[in-house]
Amino acid sequence: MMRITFVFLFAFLFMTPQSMRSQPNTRTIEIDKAEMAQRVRQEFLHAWNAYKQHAWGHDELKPLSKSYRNWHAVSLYMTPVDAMDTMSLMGLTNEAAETREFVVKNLSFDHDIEVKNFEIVIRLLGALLSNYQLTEDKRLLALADDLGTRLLPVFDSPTGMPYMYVNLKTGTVRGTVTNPAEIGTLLVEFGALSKLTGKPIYYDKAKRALVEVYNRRSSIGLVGTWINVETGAWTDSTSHISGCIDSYYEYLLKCWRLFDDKDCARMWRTSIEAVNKYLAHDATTGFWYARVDMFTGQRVETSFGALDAFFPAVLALSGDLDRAKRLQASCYKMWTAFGIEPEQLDYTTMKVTAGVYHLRPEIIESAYYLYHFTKESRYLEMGRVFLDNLVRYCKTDAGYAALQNVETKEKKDEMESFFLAETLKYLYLLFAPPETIDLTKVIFNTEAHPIRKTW
Ligand code: DMJ
Repeated sequence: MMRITFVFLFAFLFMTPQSMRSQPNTRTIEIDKAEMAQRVRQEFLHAWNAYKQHAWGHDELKPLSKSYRNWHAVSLYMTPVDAMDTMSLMGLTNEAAETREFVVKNLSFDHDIEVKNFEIVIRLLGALLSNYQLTEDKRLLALADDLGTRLLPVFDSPTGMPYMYVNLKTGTVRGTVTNPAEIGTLLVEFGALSKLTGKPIYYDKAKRALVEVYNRRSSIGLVGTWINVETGAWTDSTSHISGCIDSYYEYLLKCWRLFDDKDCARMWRTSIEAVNKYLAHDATTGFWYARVDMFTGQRVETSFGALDAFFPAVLALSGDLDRAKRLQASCYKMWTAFGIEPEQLDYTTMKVTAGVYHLRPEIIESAYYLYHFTKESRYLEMGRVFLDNLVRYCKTDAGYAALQNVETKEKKDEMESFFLAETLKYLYLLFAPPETIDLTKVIFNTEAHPIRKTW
C-alpha cells in the first residue's frame, strides 16, 4: 500500500507546477519548489555517483582522496543501506532497486567485529525496516531480525541500560560508561522490529533502557551527559540538548506517537517541562538552549551547535511552534554568520568553539518540520540558502566534503552516510509535494528513515 502511495506521488511530483509554486507572499525571491526539489535530486545523484565510482562496496566515500573508508574489518555497506530510502522517496526507482538487490545479496552480520550499537541501530536497523516497509521485500526484514538478535546482548547489564559496543558474532559487550542518547535512541527501531516480526523482546528491552535513564533523572527532572550502565551512577552531570542527550528527548516524543505508548507520553511531558524551565535562554543574540547542571539547574556553559539544531523539529512536532520558530531563527543566525554552521559556538559572543562541519542535517530537518506545520515561505528560503551554501562550499568533483573549519572553509576528506540518508532527504522533502510523506502516519527515526505505523 505504502509503495503504491509513493509511486503515485513520484509521478505526481513533476506534474503539478501550479500547486507546487511557492506562496505569493514569499518575502524575497519566489521559490519554485519543483525546481528546487529537482536541484536537490541532482546533488544527491552527484554524491551517490561519486560513492559508486570511488567507494563502491565500502562503508563511506572519501571525497578528496577519491577513496573509501570502512568502519570495521569488513564493510557493512553503510552508505548504500543508509541512502536507499532517499532514492525511493526521490523517485530514483532503478537506483533503489539495484541497491536493494546488492544489499540483500551481500550484507551479512555474521562477522567477528565489534560494532557501536547506537550507530548500527539508527543507520542500518532503521534503514532495513524502512526499506522493508517501502518494498515489502521480506529479505530486508530477515536481515533486520538477524541484526536485532545479534545486538540484544547489549542489554544484559545489571540495570538493563545497554553497553556501548557488541561483537556481532560472539555477543561480547564492552563500554560501561555511555549516554542518554545511546541508551534512549533504540525504541523506534527495536519497537518497530517487534511489531513487524511479532517478537516482543525487542520492544521490551529497548523500552526498559529508556525508562531506566528517565528514572535516574534528577529531582528537577533533568538527565546528565554520561552514565555507568552497571552502577546506574551519573559520571557527568551536565544537562543539555546536544550530542549525547539529543535524540533521547526526540525518541520520548516519537515513541509516544509511533506506538501510542502512554509511558513515553508522560516521560516526554515531564522532561520537556524541565528542559524549557532550566535550559531555555533568552540571550541578546536570540533564543537558545544552554548547558546546565542537572542537579541544580545552574547554567554552566552557553554553547550551541549543529547537533542542537534538531530541537526546533522536535518542538514543532510536539506542537510548540512558538519556541520552535524562535530557536530556528537562532539556528539560522548560526548558519548565516559563517555561510555554514559550526559544530559548536558560544552563542553569547557568536564565536566558534569547534569549527568543523560534518555535513550534518539537523538545521535542515527543522526547516522541513517548520515549513510543514506553518507553510511560512521563510523556511523555503532557508532551504534555498542551505543548498546554495552546500554547493558553494562543500561540493567537490567527487561528491561532497565536510569542512574542517567553517571560517576558512578548508575541506575535510569525509562524506558521512547521513549526508545521503538525512541531509539531502530533508532538503528534498522541504520542496517536495507535502503528500510525499504523511507525517500523521510516518515517524522518522533519528537517521531520517521513515517508519510507518502499520500496527
Ligand atoms: C546522525 O547520525 C543522527 O541524526 C544522530 O541522531 C545525530 N548525528 C547524526 C547527524 O548529525
